[in-house]
Amino acid sequence: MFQTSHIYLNMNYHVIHDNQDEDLITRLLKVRWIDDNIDSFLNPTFAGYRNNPFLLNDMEKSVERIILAMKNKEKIMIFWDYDVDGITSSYSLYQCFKKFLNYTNVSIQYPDRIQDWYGIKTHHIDQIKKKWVHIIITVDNGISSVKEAEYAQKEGIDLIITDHHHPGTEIPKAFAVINPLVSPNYPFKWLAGVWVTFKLICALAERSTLTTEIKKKIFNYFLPVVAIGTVADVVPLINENRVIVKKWLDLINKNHEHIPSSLKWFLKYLNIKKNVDTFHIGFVIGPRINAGGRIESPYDSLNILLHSGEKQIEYLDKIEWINTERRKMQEEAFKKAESMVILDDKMIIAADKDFHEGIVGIVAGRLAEKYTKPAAVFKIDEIKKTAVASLRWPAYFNIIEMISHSADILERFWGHKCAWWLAVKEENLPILIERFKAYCKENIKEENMIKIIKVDTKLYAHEWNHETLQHIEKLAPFGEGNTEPVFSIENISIQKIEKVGNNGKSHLKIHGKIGDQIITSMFRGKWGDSDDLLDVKYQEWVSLIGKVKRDTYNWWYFLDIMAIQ
Ligand SMILES: [Mn+2]
Repeated sequence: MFQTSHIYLNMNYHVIHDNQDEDLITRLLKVRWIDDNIDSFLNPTFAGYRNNPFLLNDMEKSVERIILAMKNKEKIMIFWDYDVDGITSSYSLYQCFKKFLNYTNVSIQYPDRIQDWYGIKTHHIDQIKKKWVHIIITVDNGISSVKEAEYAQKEGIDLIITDHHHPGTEIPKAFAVINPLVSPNYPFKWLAGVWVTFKLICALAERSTLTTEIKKKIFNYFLPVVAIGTVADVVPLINENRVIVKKWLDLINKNHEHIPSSLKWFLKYLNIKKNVDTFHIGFVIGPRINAGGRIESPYDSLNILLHSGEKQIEYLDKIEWINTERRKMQEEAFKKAESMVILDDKMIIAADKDFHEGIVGIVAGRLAEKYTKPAAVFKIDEIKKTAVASLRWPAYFNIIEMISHSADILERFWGHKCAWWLAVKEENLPILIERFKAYCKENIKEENMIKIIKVDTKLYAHEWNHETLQHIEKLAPFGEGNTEPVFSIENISIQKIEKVGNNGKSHLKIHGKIGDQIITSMFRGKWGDSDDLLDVKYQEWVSLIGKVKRDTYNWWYFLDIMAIQ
């Protein structure tokens, strides 16, 4: 999403919008469908984008109930999910109770990835009830817990669901359901789970007796954590999502003082100091918070946020180790899964007992991207005689349709815009695989599988200057729904190719000439096909496709190459 590690030679590209009469920024805004409110997009403010939390259905009711619970000293339990969005959500709500509302009768529980797969189950409610809990607040999960909501009701527990996942055909009959997708009055639908949780926090603060100053402090305090969850959950980085991420990045790059000290130390530990952008959240901070829940316990990740000092260093070291393990496991699993790929099939399927539940999704994602085909990676559990798969797919494919066709033999399936999971009895696995392959054979056309790079717009020789290029940054932060612009520069003649860097992991610096302009471009990934690259030398005229970056030391611009044609 943010970075490419492969360079493609002779790969097709498609220019989305080109008009030489418009300036660069206008063209880029058009690609993003922004034709009015241009100024509020380029200079977003909270005043322009922050929606009233009470526009969410059931918010008023939930806040009243929570305030009553605090008066009565009732036990509150936060039930969370084990990914970054879930961890940042639960952390924020828990800390808000303890630190700002001075309420300590609150605890956190999470589901077990392997035992429970996902979300709250009736057995959790039984356990929770034994602890004399009267209120459960789910964060980043719960919208699909129809049966469980009914059960909680019956058991006399008030279940407040806060979630952002798509509801199924039935909305749970819980005490309250806070979800922008079931709130017709709420104008923006794509909040991350942590933003929904944060809306509850803002609403609680609003109705509390806290001073305006403290309310402001609460907002600034949790803002970075909400930004992290938002980027890591890959929700569209537009509107309310974009403004919170942008604000935080602006603040952190100016030495923001009000953030949780645990987060300050976490960033220091990761050596993240300045020029922080969504890349750091998506590829440095996010994977580490995720690693706990993937491989070991999500409490390890939560503890990073809850502690500071010596204790935190312990957890940080542990997470660093877990994350390294995760990477190793992922590499091994990827190699093994790739060795199972049958090139003639239109769907990639790999199943093995050694795959870990926590990483099958990443492996499926890489396979789907590499082969431009839907991919399912199954972990076979020999004891439970089941197989659990994570599925990823290219944009052209309708995954829900394919899975629904096999609903009769599935134990369970669940998912969202970017990922689906399913569970099947081992005895049904061969039939399922046959059906999936048959479905893909029938529904995927050869031309679907051709890789095409989407280029925002062409970049012209006269635009290669600071005056013009500096405006690209104004579109940031980049992520899902507002991707970093990709440009094509056509008819460049290659002047020189040099290897820079060391350890044989050299980057390639390519100097190209267009008109009177010399354009420097770099290839910064792993170079797998160096023989192919040498061919480029002999190609006099090429098109370069890539992103415009700035060298952080000398501030010169270069094109970060994704493809050469
Ligand atoms: Mn989420």
